[in-house]
Amino acid sequence: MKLQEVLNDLERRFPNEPEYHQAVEEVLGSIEEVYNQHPEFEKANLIERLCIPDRIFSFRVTWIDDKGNVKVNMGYRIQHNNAIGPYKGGMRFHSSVNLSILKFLAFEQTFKNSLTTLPMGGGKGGSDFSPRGKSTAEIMRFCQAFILELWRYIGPDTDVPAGDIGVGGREVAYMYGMYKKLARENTGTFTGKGIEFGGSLIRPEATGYGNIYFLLEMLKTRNIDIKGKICSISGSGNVAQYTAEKLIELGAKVITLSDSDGYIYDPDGIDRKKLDIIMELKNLYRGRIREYAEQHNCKYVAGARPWGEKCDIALPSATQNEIDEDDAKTLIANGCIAVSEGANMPSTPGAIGVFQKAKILYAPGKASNAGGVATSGLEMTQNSMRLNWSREEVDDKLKSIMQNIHAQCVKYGKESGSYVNYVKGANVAGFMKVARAMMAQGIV
Ligand code: NDP
Ligand code: 2IT
Repeated sequence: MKLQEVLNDLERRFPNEPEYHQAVEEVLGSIEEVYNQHPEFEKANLIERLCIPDRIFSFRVTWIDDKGNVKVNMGYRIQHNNAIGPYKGGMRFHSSVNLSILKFLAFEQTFKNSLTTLPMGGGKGGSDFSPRGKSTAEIMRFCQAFILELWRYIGPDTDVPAGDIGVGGREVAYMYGMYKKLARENTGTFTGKGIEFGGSLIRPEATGYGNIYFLLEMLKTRNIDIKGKICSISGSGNVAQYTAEKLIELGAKVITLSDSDGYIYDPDGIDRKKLDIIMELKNLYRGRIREYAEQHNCKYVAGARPWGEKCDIALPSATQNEIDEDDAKTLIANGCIAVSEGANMPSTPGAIGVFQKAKILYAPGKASNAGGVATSGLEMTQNSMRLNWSREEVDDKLKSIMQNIHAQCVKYGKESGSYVNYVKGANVAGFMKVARAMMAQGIV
């Protein structure tokens, strides 16, 4: 089938899955040229096989809240593609979770994992359970009930989950604890584990740090120094926090952070001390970013995203489609020179068009946020060896993986002049490796 036919067909067979269609359309739009150079791909119906997940598990999760009410949520795991390694990807717990969102994430993960150079296939899972406002005991019971259903279908050589929105170290630990009990094996079927039981140093920091390592590579192509640059970050969770940490360390000025209720704006810059307070508020007390603004006399804008504040560099690190075309135009009008995505698919297609037309440095999440899953891959390696690497060792490997991903994007994304289309570069490089692996393994 031709690429456009595949897309039309997916839209017909899987209606009401706009995020999934959006992610597929972006990749297929980038790979047309290389696809046409390989007629054997069409013969093998490679694209349809690559777009439709290998399998999807969906199940009911029943748990009991602190008041004794019996609660029901949906649980899912999407095993998208394992051509280059075991299925690998995070779990998202958020009230908005549905099949469209998880299918887009699992599809994206396949190409991202391919770019990391490590042997990992693509997967994603999660639940429409919202951890917001739940007690620790409720979170534990939910995680246990979730794994009671899922444990049979995951394993260190088949499918290795990790965190994503609403799933951090606490949730991974509860899920892993239950998994071990049921599966009677202890070889690391999750990543993002605690350091005492097989976790890797730097994994918590890896997505944010990795995004900045990627950004540094992009800036290098235009001889731009990060020092003193005004940076706007969205989100205030795992990715946003460590993006801010690395930027502060490098002498950049972080002026915004946000959550789903609004954003804070600090023109003096969020320094190390302020970030410590925010981390404590978010990770220990699970509070709202508004509370920081109230207690520390800082501007808070309710119900809005931070893209209207003037910045040099934007680092969207909350969720999908959080920068629309108008936001993108505002960023450009305000002099923004680079956008490096910490979140998955945070820019709408309209926004991407604006960035590319303005020829600013623009990195899609599957390249720039790949440091998280890459370090998950390093955690898997350490678990297999039953050894732990030092902070420096993991950080060095993360750095060189991000540099390598940048080099792949440049190789496959260079266009006329010296402009690098990082979307094309990431999609073509990620796709070609998976395609070659699938072709070699026959029709399975
Ligand atoms: P967290 O749950 O730690 O933090 C998520 C942050 O984004 C919170 O501040 C949250 O606010 C905000 N947010 C979530 N949903 C929405 C929404 N619908 N609208 C506005 N704000 C929202 O998640 P992570 O930091 O781990 O993930 C952030 C992004 O990074 C996601 O897109 C994820 O897929 C991606 N990512 C994560 C990786 C990882 O290793 N964790 C790796 C690669 C990508 P609130 O508290 O109000 O919900
Ligand atoms: O989107 C992502 O890459 C993640 N949430 C991390 C996945 C992982 O397996 O570490």
